[in-house]
Amino acid sequence: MAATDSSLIASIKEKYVEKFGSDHDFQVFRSPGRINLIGEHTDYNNGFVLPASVDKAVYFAISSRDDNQVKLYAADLDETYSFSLDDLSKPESSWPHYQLGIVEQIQKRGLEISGFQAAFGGNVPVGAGLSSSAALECCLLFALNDIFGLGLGRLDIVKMSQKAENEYVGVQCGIMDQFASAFGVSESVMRLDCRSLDMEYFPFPMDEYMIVLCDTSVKHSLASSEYNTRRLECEKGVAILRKYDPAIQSLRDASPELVEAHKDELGDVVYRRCKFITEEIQRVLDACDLLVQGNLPAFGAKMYETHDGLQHEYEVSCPELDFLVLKTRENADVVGSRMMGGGFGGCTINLVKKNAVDAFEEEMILAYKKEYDIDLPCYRVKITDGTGEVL
Ligand code: GAF
Repeated sequence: MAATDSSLIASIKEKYVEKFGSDHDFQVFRSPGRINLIGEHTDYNNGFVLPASVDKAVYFAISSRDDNQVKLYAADLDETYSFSLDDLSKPESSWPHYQLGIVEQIQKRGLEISGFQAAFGGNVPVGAGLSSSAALECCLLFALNDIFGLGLGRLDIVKMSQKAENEYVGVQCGIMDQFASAFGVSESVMRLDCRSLDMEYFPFPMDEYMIVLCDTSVKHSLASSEYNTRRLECEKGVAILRKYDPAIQSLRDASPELVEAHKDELGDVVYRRCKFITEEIQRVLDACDLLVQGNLPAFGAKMYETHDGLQHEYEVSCPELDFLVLKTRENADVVGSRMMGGGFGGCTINLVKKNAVDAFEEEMILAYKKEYDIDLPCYRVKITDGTGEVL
């Protein structure tokens, strides 16, 4: 599919008609991928994150059916999958898991839908850490909510999409990705308190700087097992720290000082995990203050601190990500760079002076090719609104 919104929309409409005919009305819905400026692995520790939804999105062209059949066409893969609402068993092919997971959540809530048919596709790079899966889940649930009048609010859509991922897909993700996709606001980042789910939007000044993602194009197999291990390590830390302060329910409630005071008892690995998380939660709050002051260079310095912590203390980076971040440190036109998302591959996020973006990309592409013999995709992203119907 081509890359602009209007061509993507035209293309998905065309695919729908090709597959399902033109004799009934259908609607089109859009759900974006997300970036995260700062606050990594803090969501499942009940801390703060600072994501935004971007101009890379998933589109569904969809209509209801009179029977209980679901017919899906994945336009980017040119594959179809059909199932009955009475049988949500897991197919070997993994892409329908997201849609099946959403239908399962609808049924678990006791909500009624009939069958539906949909063509979907888009330009969120898969496996690059932009949460194409959250976009898929939110888009379908938003669409079904609209078509069948399920009466769900955006927060229900976020929570049910996360549950679909946890329970059907089997990934123990936090709530950030679905939140960002559903609640994004153009040109703003959102500071989300992952405990209370309160959010505050901050305008992100894009006059001088541009957000550029550099896609390592690798996804190391450790990603999901290590993600779950990190969650357990954080829980271990909480269990130890709670002995000293019973009010500690998650690392959100602990301070870096408390972690330091119990370093020996936590043991090397758990200590480093807790140190990173408690510092990272504070970093999000500090970064928001810097944003309000319009101090992007100091904000960018925080991004580098985050990367250092993710690399050495939380240990979720990989050589390719470290290489790309290190490379930017020589470049005065880059004020901030770090790995983004769960880790072990995917993208780095970079804050680059606008007039230097061409040269930046050229330099990164050359260096990455030389080091890894991989063509480095670079994405210049704009912050857009979250999930909605395309009218
Ligand atoms: C993945 C998860 F899905 C998020 O919930 C979050 O934990 C992120 O990794 C790390 O910040 O994207």
